[in-house]
Amino acid sequence: MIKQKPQISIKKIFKPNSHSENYNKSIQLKMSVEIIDASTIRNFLKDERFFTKSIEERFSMIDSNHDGRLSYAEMVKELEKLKVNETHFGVAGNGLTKHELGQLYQGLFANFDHNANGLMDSEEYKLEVREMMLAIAKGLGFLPVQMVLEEGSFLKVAVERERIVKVET
Ligand SMILES: [Ca+2]
Ligand SMILES: [Ca+2]
Repeated sequence: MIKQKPQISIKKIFKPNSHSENYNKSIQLKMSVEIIDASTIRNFLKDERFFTKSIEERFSMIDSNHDGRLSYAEMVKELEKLKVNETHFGVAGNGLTKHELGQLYQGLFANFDHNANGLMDSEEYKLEVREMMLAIAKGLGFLPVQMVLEEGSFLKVAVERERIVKVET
């Protein structure tokens, strides 16, 4: 079931020296360095029950006023955590002004708010996360990479899931 990972040295995509500010921030946010590849992400998405459960847990965490929908304000924090500016679009976060980043987030939010009611329901959220994760997986290709992941982020959850699966098989 589990694909054998190639025993190759890790490609460094994260360089602490060139992102020292982000790096320090990362430490405070309970980050950890993990090795991840595309199959880690794809297997996570394929595990429908597990993926749905992760989505629901995260959704209720972001939904701070507990109305069952995510407003733009609630989503902005999440988008910041996903680091869409870095991983989804391949541009350095500090290359964007705050205004540009705001436009990026608004565009993303509008993109996934399929019925354009200004709110994101759990199905819309699920589609968004799936699409982003697939984009990240596509960007990773076949080589495992070292990434700094935030505790509780979907990428981290995907890594943890793989660990559990490995222990069980
Ligand atoms: Ca809400
Ligand atoms: Ca909506």
